[in-house]
Amino acid sequence: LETLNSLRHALANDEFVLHYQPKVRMASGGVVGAEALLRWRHPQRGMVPPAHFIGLAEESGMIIEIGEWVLRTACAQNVAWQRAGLAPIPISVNLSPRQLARGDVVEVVRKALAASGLPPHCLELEITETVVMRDVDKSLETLRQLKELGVCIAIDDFGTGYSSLNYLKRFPVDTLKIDRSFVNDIAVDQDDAAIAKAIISLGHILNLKVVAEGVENEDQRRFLHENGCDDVQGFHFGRPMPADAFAATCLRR
Ligand code: G
Ligand code: G
Ligand code: NA
Ligand code: MN
Repeated sequence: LETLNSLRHALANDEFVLHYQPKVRMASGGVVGAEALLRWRHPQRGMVPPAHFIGLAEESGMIIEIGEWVLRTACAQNVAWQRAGLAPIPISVNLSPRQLARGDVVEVVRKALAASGLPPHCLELEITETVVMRDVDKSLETLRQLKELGVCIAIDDFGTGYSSLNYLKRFPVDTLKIDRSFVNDIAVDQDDAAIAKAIISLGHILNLKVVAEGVENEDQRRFLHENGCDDVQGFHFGRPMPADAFAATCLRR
């Protein structure tokens, strides 16, 4: 098991890296976004998956510093791609519950944008519905302020938490991401298929873009296409990959 000290050491020694997973427009098949995903490149143990350390980072509060590093790095990477003449796409960053609950989250995002020079509409923040529901009024205010900065907001893992229709109507979000637990059996399980269809309809009624995550095969892709899902993400289109591989295989000149 990881220790807090090893996390501090990893941050100080530049052992964290971001990998980027393509988000693909269903209609065109083109790459229209990248989700930044944290990886820990341990000098002895190789790649440590986030599942092994995000929990500890969250509990200990280290996620605040790590999360700021993720935001700064993702924004700077996107600017570097754009300056290199690659087609501009928005970059998505996961905000942890703890980060969103902090009073300074708006300031942290504003600073990451300012330091990198990234246009705000080129940044999307992914938040989970569970964290939003914990303190609805406070979350509403924070999301409003983030929207005022000009960034986009996506609800991640949609369908796994409360999925309150009331908050969806009230909250200034742009995108719903269908959790991959529903996508997994979408082509074979009638319940999952019905849930995915309902989420797509709901999202569209509320003028939200709907993205499916965890798409791993052609049957799943076809189902989502036939049912009007806007964008897709998953191993079928591309795994999370280092920045240079992403630029080489996913970005047009
Ligand atoms: O990339 P992978 O599927 O292994 O990620 C596992 C979990 O870690 C996912 O729930 C993902 O959201 C989370 N995660 C990955 N990168 C980040 C990050 O930069 N910040 C936060 N808060 N969570 C992340
Ligand atoms: O919780 P979140 O939605 O942020 O999780 C993102 C994680 O999902 C990433 O760490 C990524 O590695 C993983 N992931 C992305 N595409 C797929 C996929 O097609 N199948 C599976 N099993 N995991 C995926
Ligand atoms: Na995510
Ligand atoms: Mn998710």
